[in-house]
Amino acid sequence: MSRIVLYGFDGSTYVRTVRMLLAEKGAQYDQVPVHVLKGEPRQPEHLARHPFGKVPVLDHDGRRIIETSAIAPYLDEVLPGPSFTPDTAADRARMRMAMGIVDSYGYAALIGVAGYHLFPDFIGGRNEDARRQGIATGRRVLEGLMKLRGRDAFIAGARPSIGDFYLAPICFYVALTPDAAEVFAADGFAEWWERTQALPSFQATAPQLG
Ligand SMILES: N[C@@H](CCC(=O)N[C@@H](CS)C(=O)NCC(=O)O)C(=O)O
Repeated sequence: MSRIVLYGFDGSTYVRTVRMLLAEKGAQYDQVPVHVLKGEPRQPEHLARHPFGKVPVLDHDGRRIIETSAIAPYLDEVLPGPSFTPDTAADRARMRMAMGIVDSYGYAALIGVAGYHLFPDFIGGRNEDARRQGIATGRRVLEGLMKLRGRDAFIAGARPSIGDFYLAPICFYVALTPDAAEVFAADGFAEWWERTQALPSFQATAPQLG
């Protein structure tokens, strides 16, 4: 198995998505901790890896892959161990909807709420209107994702998938804020959250705070 190098620090939610997958696979990898809150992704050294200055970036087998929506499915396919992509087309669609919803609507809203309380400099300062908007949109995102989940244990079926690994690291930060109860009031969320926090891959990838 060729060497895996993951660029990005543990505090990044998207990096944690990939780390959860790597943990589930039991894969060995090296990590270069490009630190978002220190502005390191915007330095020339990292811009050479990712032209839009984001983490994670993956190097594997002589190829470089950027964007979590490419990295996570790639690793899921090439690494041995259980698959975190559902077996049926319908469930794969649920997983991909979850990834798309988090990317397009969830990340900005939920990190906006978390950032207001925990890392205001990263989100460009505290803006009360943006916080309220983030709470409303974030709640709508969770409602949509829990509707997708239906009566299943995880978002795309009975087993965890990459869709769950997208959402959980973001919820980790929201949970640390006084807005958590309001954002998390979506039907079915509490049950999913309890189950997801219990995953060994979630526990093994908790960022060091402070
Ligand atoms: N579309 C990217 C988004 C990744 C992303 O937003 N990463 C954040 C950290 S969680 C980042 O690198 N932020 C740096 C910045 O915006 O300066 C992906 O899916 O990988």
